[in-house]
Amino acid sequence: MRKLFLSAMALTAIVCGMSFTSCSDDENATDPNPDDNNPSATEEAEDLPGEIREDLTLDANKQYYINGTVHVNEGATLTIPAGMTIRAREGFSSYILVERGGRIVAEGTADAPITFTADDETQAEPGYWGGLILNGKARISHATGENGEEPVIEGSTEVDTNYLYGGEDDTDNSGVLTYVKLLYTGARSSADIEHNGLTLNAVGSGTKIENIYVAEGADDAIEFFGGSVNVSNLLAINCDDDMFDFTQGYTGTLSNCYGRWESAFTSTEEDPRGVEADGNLDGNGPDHIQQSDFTIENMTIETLSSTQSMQDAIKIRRGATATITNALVKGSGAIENLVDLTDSKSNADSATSIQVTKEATNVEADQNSSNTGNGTVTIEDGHTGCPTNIFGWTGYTL
Ligand SMILES: [Ca+2]
Ligand SMILES: [Ca+2]
Ligand SMILES: [Ca+2]
Ligand SMILES: [Ca+2]
Repeated sequence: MRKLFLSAMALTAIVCGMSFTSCSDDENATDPNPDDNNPSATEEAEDLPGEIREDLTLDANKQYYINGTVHVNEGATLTIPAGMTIRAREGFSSYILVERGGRIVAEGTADAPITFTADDETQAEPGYWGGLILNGKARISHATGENGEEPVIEGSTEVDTNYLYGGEDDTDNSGVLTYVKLLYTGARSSADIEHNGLTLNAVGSGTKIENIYVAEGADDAIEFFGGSVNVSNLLAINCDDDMFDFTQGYTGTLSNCYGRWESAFTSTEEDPRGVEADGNLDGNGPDHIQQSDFTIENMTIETLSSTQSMQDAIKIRRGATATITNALVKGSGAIENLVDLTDSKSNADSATSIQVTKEATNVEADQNSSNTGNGTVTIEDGHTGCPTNIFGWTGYTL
């Protein structure tokens, strides 16, 4: 694409050399983003405000940029029209954080999805910009409180600990996301402070999240930190760490989820997985209440990578209880463990139940441990995983 760009420059120089008066530097200066391959770059360009304090509905005739952090404040709703593409400048601080009590309404349609992507997709790689974070008021795992003190029922946002999430309202409503694409997300500050594609912090079940596509992102495609929101119809392609990551007391249902690593996929992470689920944050609260207890229905995990080994297709640990039905693990890529319910900090809860079909052809071990006290794993034929006909709107061919 750089070549194409230079060719266009050369052509401009030639045309301008012929003394067309319209070829002035001034005219170039009016182009808001001259190196952008956005076909609608002639639209009026505008940065999203850093603090959205009142309801804001974006103008479908404008091109918006995420240029630094965008906070949707408590009491405010950010509404994004169907069909809009929002472009993010490069960097860790380029992201949208919907604060507790704030809302985002991004209601795309199959024909007019909403896209969040890099400002220059020709230069973009995983981790180009932050991603989308929703902070809600639902419950998270926490200590019961010592010496008669009130327990701390809130958590701190990983990428900015000034912003808290969590509460006692499991039906909290952070808005609507449907037919939404998140591309090139996952910028990193350190190995422990990373954006994901979609980060759901204590998001409540009043929030509607379905038809989501996360591709070429760093860290996880989706990560749940507690909360009770249900998510359905999720496609995750080539995300650097885990496809579906759960921690800190998540209690909802993820249904119809498909994760794939393509043949050239490689990871920079130590432990890339299909599912990675902890009961409490980082395994440091084995005695906490409200540990993760969640459901996954109709899930496919597929690796076609010729170089990257997947540590576990399904890892449940650190006090988490998972109920997983109709799961399918497939593909030619290497997988160390199909299912692993063990961990040095603590194992999965014994109520964990997993029903999975193994079609993957390069699995080292079906289970990491012969210990059957951590849950019930049934590896059997017949599970079909995620339907593949629900992602046509993404443009990605499964
Ligand atoms: Ca993460
Ligand atoms: Ca992870
Ligand atoms: Ca994790
Ligand atoms: Ca991981």
